[in-house]
Amino acid sequence: MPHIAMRIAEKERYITVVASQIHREELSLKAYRRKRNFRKTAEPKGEIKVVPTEGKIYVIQKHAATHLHYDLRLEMDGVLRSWAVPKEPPMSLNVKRLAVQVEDHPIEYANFQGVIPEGEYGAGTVEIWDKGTYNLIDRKENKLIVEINGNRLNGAYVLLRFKADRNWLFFKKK
Ligand SMILES: [Mn+2]
Repeated sequence: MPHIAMRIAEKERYITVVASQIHREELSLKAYRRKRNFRKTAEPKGEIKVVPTEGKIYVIQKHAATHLHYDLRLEMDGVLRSWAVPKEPPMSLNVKRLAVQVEDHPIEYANFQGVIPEGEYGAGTVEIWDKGTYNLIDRKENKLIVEINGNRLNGAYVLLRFKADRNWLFFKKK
């Protein structure tokens, strides 16, 4: 490879690496903390790293913010990996929902219900819509298969990521 082409390829690789680091940072617990003023909101700051439980935490919080949505959270790697689902989560087969990955939330957030004050990030009412545990069946970079044991959601579910994006599809597995 000519020297100049190699440098361009290196630079592009560097840009890709930096971009993916920025992406990870935007989805991290750090981003969660940065967005919130804990003197004003009752949401947890996140001190607990891992909760010893049978199975992993699964929770969906109905969040009446500017736009009503449902926050799906799964305990993974010591945090609650989180997705905002703009419509009611799928309770039956053949319903596919968009799930937009948002920043990781602390483990304690699974118990949070209440009102985030006006003017604060995510202002509005949060209520637990469904809660239980889940078992990881398969985990790949762009695909998660989980067995959800909740009250409203039950059974095997798939989260499928659109290529290199925050957007996932969330649906019940046949
Ligand atoms: Mn939310």
